[in-house]
Amino acid sequence: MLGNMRRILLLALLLANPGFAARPVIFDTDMGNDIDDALALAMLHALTDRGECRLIGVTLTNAHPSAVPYVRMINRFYGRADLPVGAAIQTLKGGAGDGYMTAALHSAPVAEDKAAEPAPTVLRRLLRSSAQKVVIVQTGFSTNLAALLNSPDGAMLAKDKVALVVAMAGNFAGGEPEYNVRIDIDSAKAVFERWPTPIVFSGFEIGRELLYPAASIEHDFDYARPHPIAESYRAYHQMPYDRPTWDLTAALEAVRPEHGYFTRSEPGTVQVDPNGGTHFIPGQGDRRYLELDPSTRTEILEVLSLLASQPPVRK
Ligand SMILES: [Ca+2]
Repeated sequence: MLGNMRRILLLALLLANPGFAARPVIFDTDMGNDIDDALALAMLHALTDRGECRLIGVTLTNAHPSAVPYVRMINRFYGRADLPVGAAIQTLKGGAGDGYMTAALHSAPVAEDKAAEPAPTVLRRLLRSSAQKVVIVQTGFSTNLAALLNSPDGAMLAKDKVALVVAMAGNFAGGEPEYNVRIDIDSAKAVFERWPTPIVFSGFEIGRELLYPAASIEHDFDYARPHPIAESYRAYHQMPYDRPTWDLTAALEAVRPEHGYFTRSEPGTVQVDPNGGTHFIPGQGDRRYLELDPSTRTEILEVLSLLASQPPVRK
């Protein structure tokens, strides 16, 4: 009920104020290591088309040479060829995979291949020039946000220009150190412990419980052949397979927090141990993690697949 009330209020605000600009979003991703980053990028384009947010740039933490051309190809497919893309600044061991990018580029190559600026440079410029506070969706390693934080005025810039970070990272249900943390532990520690704005975590345990259905790939993307997202999914693993929606859940929470798809934990701090384990300490602090009510699983999966497969609005 509360979610409905908030939706009505938001709609009233939009109607009363046509100049109301949708919240800017930066997508910081390790695109290429797993397929959920590609589906999450498709979702952010769809949500931008719907006027629910404004994707203003993509910054990478996967240094594979196909990562920048791949992201540009997807952005072009969704009608945003000029969207700024920042290149990864470091090749991280175990974090520079190419599960589908080169394969998908074969079906839709990028015409020009101009060099991309380093991701922290792009991040800094996007934040500086944004009139509104930005939401950062971080679905890879914390390398770029840590680089910003460790630069002379980085913490001040983040505090002034970032509303919230929603990070797919960590594991808040016990268990092994999560991949996005394990690949760059120092950066994760810096960001999770020192970043000056609230952070909401979608932990490993959330996306694992919500499997993206292979049937959606087989049917919902038929409006374009070849479809770069469907081709990527098919290249990543042998079809048919369902895949956890880790990064999609972070994108959804970042853009539609008022829908209450997930429950947010009480506030606290997050500590990162030397092995990459994440530990939540309730109390003082502005870190929260998402919790999933299993009864909402069907609804959330339907929303994720509808948004990820929404055809672009051609301009
Ligand atoms: Ca990812």
